[in-house]
Amino acid sequence: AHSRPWWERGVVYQIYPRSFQDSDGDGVGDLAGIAARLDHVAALGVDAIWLSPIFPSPMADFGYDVADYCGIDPLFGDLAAFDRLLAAVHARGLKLLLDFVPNHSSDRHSWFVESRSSRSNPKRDWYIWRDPASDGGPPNNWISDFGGSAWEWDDATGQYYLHAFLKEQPDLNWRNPDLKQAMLDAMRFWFDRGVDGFRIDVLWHIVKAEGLPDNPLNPDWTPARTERDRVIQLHSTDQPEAHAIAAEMRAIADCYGARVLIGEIFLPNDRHARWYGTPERPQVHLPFNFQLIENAWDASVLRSMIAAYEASLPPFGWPNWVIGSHDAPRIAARIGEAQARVAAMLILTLRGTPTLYQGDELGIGRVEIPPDRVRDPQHLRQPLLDIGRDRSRTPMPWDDSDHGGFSTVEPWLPLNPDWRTRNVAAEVADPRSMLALYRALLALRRAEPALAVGSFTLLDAPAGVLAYRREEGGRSLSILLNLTDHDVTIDWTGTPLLSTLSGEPEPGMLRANEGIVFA
Ligand code: TEU
Repeated sequence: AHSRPWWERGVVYQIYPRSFQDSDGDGVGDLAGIAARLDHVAALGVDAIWLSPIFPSPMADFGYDVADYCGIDPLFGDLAAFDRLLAAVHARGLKLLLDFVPNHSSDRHSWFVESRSSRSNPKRDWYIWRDPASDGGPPNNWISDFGGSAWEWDDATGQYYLHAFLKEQPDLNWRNPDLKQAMLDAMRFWFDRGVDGFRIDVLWHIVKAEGLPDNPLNPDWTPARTERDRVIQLHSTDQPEAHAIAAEMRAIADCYGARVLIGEIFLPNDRHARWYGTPERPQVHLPFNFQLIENAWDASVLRSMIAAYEASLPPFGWPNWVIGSHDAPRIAARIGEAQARVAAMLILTLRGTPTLYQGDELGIGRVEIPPDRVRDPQHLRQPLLDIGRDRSRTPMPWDDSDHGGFSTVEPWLPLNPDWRTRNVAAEVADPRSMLALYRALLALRRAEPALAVGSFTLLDAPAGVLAYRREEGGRSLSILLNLTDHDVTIDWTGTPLLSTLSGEPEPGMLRANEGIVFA
């Protein structure tokens, strides 16, 4: 078991750099701030940090609009600050993953400035330009993930360009060999600097079907759903050529040894599993699995989801689980704090690499952002849908000093309203806190190889309870999770190692909201 790669045994912790720690008093987090807070990450007990984008950016989508793939935005620091952070992370035996954004650049990237300057510019073909349809409208019916047509008219050269996200995020043309080499060189740039891998943004989007045919309409669409869902993204995503590029990225990563690629991919199981590639021609190590976020918090729903996901994996494919991100509502906001404790036990005892999101270890719940402080471009474009991403991007509360110790000035987004009591210092001091539970779970996972790498078997259980067994080297652990807020009678045996509740577990039952790991 010990010869397994670090990313199979390890736990990933996502840091949203704008909101972790401000070191220079501008209300926005930065790299020196992250370096100053590594004690928290190390004490938590995770193995790797993934940083959301830190590259030069006009911040139309807070860094997911990259203006230079090989630099650091001055808001966050510079390359020297990055090298210091990387060294500090490595000195603690942790890994550092960056966020690679290959589908689109910023419209201020010099490549796009050149591309839009004339139809004959050598970089014209680095982006996706098309003539209008015969009625003068967009070339096809594709819809931006953030609403509206995915095509933006450019008066200067009389063509439309494609953008799957904001118009400030023009899609790159990976069918152009020079663009492809330039992007793969950017990956090598960071590997050469020593980063341990990448989370790859919207990887399944990067190549579009030849001829850009209309997408089929989605028969299930209702106005309560996002505009993007009006069509099925059949021709704009998940193309065979994108898989081939993922394999090329993997070949580069493998040249460096022990580096990991995590692909952001939203697809049904069968198509999702293809992103592992084959043993001979592997693609990403971990295609991100968001199903804990996407499914109802219900024992029978989760049981079938977990079984179907496990069954869909290729024999060499290592599973993974995500419970929160800078895009998703906070887990404690969605299911309540008591169940968020059960969720913590679930994600840290399922088979597969867990990715945790900063602040969830404190149990931060729903944060209302006053309308005049909304910053998320997706929310600003679709304010009527309950999709505001700012609510999961609020600054880390470190202690009860001004601005939670995050900054010396008013932060770019407000803190969680209960920050004076829900902060790292307060939770370190409270053995019943969410943070204490996360630390205990991560320590248990480190002490028990069965939890990190053991086999996984679903067990039968009464309604409302999710139960499974993990086994490794003769050691067998059972996990029983009560996903309801009432007591459930269940005949458990064994030695309780850890409960989500304080006090002794009671024989013959699981208390309301109780999860227990048994030996
Ligand atoms: O997100 C991709 C993605 O699928 C989003 O559209 C997601 O569904 C939405 O934000 C949920 O509300 C990635 C990044 O994680 C996101 O922050 C970026 O805005 C997006 O790509 C574009 O780069």
